[in-house]
Amino acid sequence: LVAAMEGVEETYIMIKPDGVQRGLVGEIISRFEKKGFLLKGLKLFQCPKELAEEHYKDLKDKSFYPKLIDYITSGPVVCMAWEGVGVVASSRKLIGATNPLQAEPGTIRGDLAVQTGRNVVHGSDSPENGHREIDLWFKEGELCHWVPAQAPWLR
Ligand code: RTP
Repeated sequence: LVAAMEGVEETYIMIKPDGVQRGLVGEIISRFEKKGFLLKGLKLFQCPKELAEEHYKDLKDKSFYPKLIDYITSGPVVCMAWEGVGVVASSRKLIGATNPLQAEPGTIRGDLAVQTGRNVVHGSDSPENGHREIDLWFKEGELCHWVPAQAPWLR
C-alpha cells in the first residue's frame, strides 16, 4: 500500500482566490499531477472568515494579517490533499519562494505571479502542518484513500 511506504507524507495545497480568478486551476493542478504525487482530496470552496483565521493563526500578529484574511476569503479557493514520498518539501519547491519576484523560473510562483500578497498557491510547510491543514479543510468523507491502478514502476 502506498500509505504504508516509508517516507510517505501528505500535504495541503490550496489555489488561492487569485489563481482561481485568473484561470490557473488546471495549470497548477497539472504540475502536481505530472510530478507524480497522488491526489487524495479536491474541492472548490468559499472559505469562511473563521477558517481563514484558524489556518493562518500563527501569522495573526503580522501587519499583513488582516489583508491576508480578506484576500483568502475574497473568492473561491481550490483545496487539495496530495500524498507522496517527500511531498511536503517537494511541493514547496514546485511552488517557489513566498515572494514571486524571488521565486525561480520553473516554479509556480516564479512563472505565474508577481506579488507576495497575490502568490496564487499555498503549500504546508511541514508534515505536521500537512496533517493539521488537511484535517482543517476537509471532512473525512471528502478524502479518497486509493491506490492508482498503474504499473508499480511508474512511482
Ligand atoms: P503559504 O503559507 O501561503 O504557502 O505561504 P508561505 O509559507 O510561503 O508564506 P508565509 O510567511 O507563511 O505567509 C503566508 C502568506 O501570507 C501572505 N503574505 N503577505 N508582506 C506581505 O504582504 C505578506 N507576507 C506574506 C502571502 O500570501 C503568503 O503566502
